[in-house]
Amino acid sequence: MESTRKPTTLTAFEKDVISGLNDYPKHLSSRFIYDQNGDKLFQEIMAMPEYYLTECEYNILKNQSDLIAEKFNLKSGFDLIELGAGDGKKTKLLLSHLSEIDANFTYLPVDISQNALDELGTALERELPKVNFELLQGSYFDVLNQLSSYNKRQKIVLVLGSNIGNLMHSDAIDFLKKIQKNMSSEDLLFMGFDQKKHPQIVLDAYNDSKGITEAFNKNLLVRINRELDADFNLEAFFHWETYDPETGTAKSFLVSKADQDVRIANLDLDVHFKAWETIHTEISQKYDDDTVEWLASKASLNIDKIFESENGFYKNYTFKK
Ligand code: AVI
Repeated sequence: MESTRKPTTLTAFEKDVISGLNDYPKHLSSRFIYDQNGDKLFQEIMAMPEYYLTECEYNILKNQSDLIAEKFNLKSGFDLIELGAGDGKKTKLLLSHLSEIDANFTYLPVDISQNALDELGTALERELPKVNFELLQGSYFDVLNQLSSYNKRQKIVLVLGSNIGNLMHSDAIDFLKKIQKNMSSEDLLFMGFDQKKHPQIVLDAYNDSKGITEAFNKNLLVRINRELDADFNLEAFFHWETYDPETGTAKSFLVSKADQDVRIANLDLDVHFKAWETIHTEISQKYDDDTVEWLASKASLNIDKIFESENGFYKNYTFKK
């Protein structure tokens, strides 16, 4: 049944729930997994041995910081702008190297969460007192637009964690285009892309035996229950992961174990699930150099350099306009 509430009063989350659960096949957007509990579960995922991405990128930043920094205007100065800074654990490796070689730079972490930024600021003051930084709260592109309009130093834009992999190719191209629009010819984009690899390794990373990824995925239902007064029975759904080695797309689903009805009171919405019906919740795209080059070219960017983890599982690329 369609909601009777006026569309103008709906939040982005409510709109996504209404459109996604009324669609066939059903879907919900993974960006709504990240409330306080979702953030905590993602931290746990990053610490799991199966979730190789974090360690691979950590090692690239730890072992190749000097090579990465070669392209930065170390003497005349640059701004290091990180989109989605989180706890900055990996970035601190690069910051520490830049601080050691006395690079002239300011670190500008951008995040939607003021809380996350404040924690990062406290850690930076304690651990890297020589690093100049300014915390920028807001949406990535608002902040980036503002920065490029008044700041004329070289900009290094950092996007870590293969976050781009949670976007379909068309959205990933739009994301790159918005960054490209704010870059000058001397600026650099430094971005992580998880690579295609043995399908079992990908499946294990997104379907751990302890059920942390399952809890992360189900956090969507937890949020709908709590924030929209719904009655999803969490036990009546299970997490399912697929990986298509041809396209490199890993997909997360929640699968209904039985024929069931769910009431979402705040939206005046009743949703029926047939047994084995799915809600598609996330894609985690895996790449190769050709695909990255194709995405970049669609956004008028060129690959400048590639930094690869020792096992080849993960790569960071620098791009120029
Ligand atoms: C944030 N993002 C890059 C993670 C990924 O690998 O797609 C989110 C995630 N989903 C399940 N595990 C981790």
